[in-house]
Amino acid sequence: MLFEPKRSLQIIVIIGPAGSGKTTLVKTLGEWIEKNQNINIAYINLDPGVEYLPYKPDIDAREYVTVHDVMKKYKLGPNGGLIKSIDLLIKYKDIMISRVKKLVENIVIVDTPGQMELFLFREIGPIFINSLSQIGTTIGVLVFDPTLTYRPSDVIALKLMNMVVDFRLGIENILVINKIDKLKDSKIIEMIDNPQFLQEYLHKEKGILAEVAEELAKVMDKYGLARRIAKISAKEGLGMDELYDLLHEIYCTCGDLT
Ligand SMILES: Nc1nc2c(ncn2[C@@H]2O[C@H](COP(=O)(O)OP(=O)(O)O)[C@@H](O)[C@H]2O)c(=O)[nH]1
Ligand SMILES: [Mg+2]
Repeated sequence: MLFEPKRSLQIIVIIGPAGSGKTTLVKTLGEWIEKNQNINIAYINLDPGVEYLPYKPDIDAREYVTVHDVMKKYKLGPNGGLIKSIDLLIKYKDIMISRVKKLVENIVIVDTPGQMELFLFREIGPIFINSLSQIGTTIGVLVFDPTLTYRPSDVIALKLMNMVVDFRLGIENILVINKIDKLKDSKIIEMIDNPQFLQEYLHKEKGILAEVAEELAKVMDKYGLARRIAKISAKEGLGMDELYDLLHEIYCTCGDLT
């Protein structure tokens, strides 16, 4: 055969601040897809610092680098150890990517380091995402914990963070509001979901920052940046259907399903 048929591989990269629920979501989403869509999932862990994983990774950064060993070897504390580990991991990118190519599963879920800023603002995130994008349709899932969001301008901060991830990683991202089982104030969800509702609330806030936030909300609305938001509970398995539908929609638009 002259041309090998292109494999239709979907790579879902779970990104988000420390403690937002990335690792929990990797497990819950993976199990949900396996059970409800009857598709086998491969798991990749890119967090060299994690002690316990609730899923079994097919490829694990800790096979190459662990924060524990790096701290000892370079005489670093947890923070420096994590940064050094993330940077060291880049050396193993090619070998890890060649293993991803050999996976037989058609959906791969990638867990990322606990601290989102390390994945985003050091080389590792863009380098891995770029390589993954060359072998499959790569979609980001940006996980947020809304229990720390109180004001309308917090909602803007959250959406801006979504844009930072878009710009930095250059892939489509779905914004996911996790821990809805803990959320007491439904106003926050309404503000996240409904641009007009958010505008009204922003209008009531005072000060220059509130004005900037209001203008930003208009820009986001204008360019359709207030899109693709799923509300889930990774812990209780809520909203997985909504998230899967969004993933599938993006996959069908930019993925190769022929
Ligand atoms: N209440 C609640 N807790 C959650 C949910 N998802 C994750 N958690 C908890 O949040 C903490 C951090 O989760 P983890 O998946 O390790 O976050 P990561 O640092 O982003 O990988 C753990 O104690 C989880 O049990 C959720 O949907 N609801
Ligand atoms: Mg984690």
